Amino acid sequence: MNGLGANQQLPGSGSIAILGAGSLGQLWAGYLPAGSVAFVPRPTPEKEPGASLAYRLERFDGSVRPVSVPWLSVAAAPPSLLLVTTKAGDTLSALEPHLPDLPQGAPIVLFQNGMGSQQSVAERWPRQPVLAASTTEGANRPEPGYTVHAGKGETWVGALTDSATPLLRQVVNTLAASGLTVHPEADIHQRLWDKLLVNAGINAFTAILNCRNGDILNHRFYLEHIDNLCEEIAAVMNAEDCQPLAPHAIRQRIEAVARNTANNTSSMLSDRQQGRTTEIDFINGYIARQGQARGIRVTVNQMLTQQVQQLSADTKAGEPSNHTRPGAS
Ligand code: KPL
Repeated sequence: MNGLGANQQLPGSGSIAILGAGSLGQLWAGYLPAGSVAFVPRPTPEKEPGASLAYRLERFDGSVRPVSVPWLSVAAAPPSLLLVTTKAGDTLSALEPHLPDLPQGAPIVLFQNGMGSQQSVAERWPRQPVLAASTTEGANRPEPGYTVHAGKGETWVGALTDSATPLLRQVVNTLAASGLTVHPEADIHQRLWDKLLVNAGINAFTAILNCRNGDILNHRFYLEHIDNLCEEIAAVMNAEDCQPLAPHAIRQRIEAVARNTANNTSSMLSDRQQGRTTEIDFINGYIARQGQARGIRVTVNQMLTQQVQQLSADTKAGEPSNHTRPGAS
């Protein structure tokens, strides 16, 4: 930590730009102080300059408030802080056109699921202050124009590039002005892995089996593969210098979350149902790539990655998306 006072603000305009106006982006925009936030338009010509995104936000306490957030380009209104809430696979291409206009010292906070996209951004812009956030806040949009803060969670933020380290406290304070719980995290790599291992043990199974989180636990396909999956995760975590975790402890963590979120539709199943690209390449796909590069056996991660990729390809080719994979019955 840099010893800066709790009230210290980020330099510049003090405004916050959010790239990615999905559920999570809308959640932060709705809780951050009104007037301090703008959404950054993606290349969509239909958005007129000065237009706003209006929606209703159902807060966790049940109150519903109207929210209106302007669309402002980074060039027109250089922000003091940029939050990126796009899907993992879109992050680099979404950021690319805006970086030339972003003030050099303005921190970028990456909220992506999984692992790999955050590191790609830090490698692409090593001199920019880049931070990653790991959040357990849950939001969804049951209908257009209506966003629900469905799960009260916490957010941990940590530096990925050297120039981000002295700004960590200010970034945390700025985000905490939302009223959401935000912590500085000295070891964001470990924190991201803690979430990754849970997603690696739940998301693909739910997408393949077309079921809610809790329903995987008694499914034959899950029971057949979970122990080998946890062995692979433990080996790759070890190779990545994470805190050592035994395979049975990994399984316990996965199953505790699956039970606590038993009625949830996972983000991956939801992506599959909506015909969106899933984040499999940044979850089991990431673990498979890291394992392969180090000569670690990762056959279950590879199998889950391939099955989810195949389901998405089938959906795009017009095949029904509500079936499970043949080997998964
Ligand atoms: O983070 C999740 C996700 O769906 O991506 C879990 C923990 C599986 C909760 O649904």
